[in-house]
Amino acid sequence: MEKQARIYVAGHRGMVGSAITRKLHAEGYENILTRTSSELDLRNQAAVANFFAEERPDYVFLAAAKVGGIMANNTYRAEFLYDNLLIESNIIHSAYETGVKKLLFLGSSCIYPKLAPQPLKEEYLLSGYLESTNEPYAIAKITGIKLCEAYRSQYGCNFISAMPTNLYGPNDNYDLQGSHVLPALIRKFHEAKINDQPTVEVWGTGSPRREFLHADDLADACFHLMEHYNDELFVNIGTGEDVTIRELAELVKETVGYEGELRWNTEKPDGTPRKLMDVSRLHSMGWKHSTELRDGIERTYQDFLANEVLYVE
Ligand code: GFB
Repeated sequence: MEKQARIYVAGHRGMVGSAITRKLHAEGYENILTRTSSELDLRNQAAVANFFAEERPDYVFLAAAKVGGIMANNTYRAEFLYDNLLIESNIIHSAYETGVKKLLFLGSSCIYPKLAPQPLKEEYLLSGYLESTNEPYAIAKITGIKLCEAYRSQYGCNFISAMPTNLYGPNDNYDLQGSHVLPALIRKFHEAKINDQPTVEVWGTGSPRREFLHADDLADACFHLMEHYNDELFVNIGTGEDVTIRELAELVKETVGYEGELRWNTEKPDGTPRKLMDVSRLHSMGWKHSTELRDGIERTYQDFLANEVLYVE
């Protein structure tokens, strides 16, 4: 990307979009276009078309999405499908119409079948049934991949897709009903420590395995792909290492310095038993993550402490 290029980061206030924006600033890009959701409703086709026609971005990072943890996905099933379909369709189509040079679409590891072999290779897409709690979100994200492939095949657009594993970092969602597991555990252990609570409730059985990538590493990988990758096949982004939810909970507990007990609530869903990314394609392109989980959790806890007022209303 040329240093003067006009780069639109869709979703710049979210955890992923804000990490991408920080990365672009650090690389010396100044022409970064952003809009808050109140300035531009990405579900509104005409508004998105007008924005692209007026602003004429050269490059697009499509990091805007309705996202959330296992309960949010399962509760707001209609919104996860409808909002995400509209956001990605509107942006991808407008990018085509206004001649965007390159677009990166971000999906999620939940696009893979629930019982796919591990680690998850890119070619396992659509080889089996999806996990039910996040099927609407997964269907929307699969559609995004297919839109990029179709606009490439029919119109020759250089639209690429990347599938990140579970993410964490600054500007995450700390709402205990809607969030993902890592921010939820940071908040729960922190509040239990401050309030001297003897136990902390953790959801499920603790046996599912998850892989976690720091958002700054994801932003770095997205930048790498934008600079070097131009093919149709989407690319997994992860660390290639996973832990059980029980191990994660112990790690967060230790980082926060909480000394009470864990109480497992098996009424809550476990979700997919395991979703470990095969990252050999990404590694073969010369990219590897740099933040290990223990350090990343420590950094994220410090960020939580510094921004608690913002994160917890
Ligand atoms: O992060 P999480 O909500 O999403 O949950 P998924 C991961 C695991 O942590 C599940 C357990 O087995 C949860 O039951 N868990 C334990 C908790 N305690 C908690 C807690 O306090 N809060 C939460 N949220 N979980 C999402 C998908 O799946 O991952 C999305 O629903 C997306 O579509 C995203 O793909 C990356 O990893 O299960």
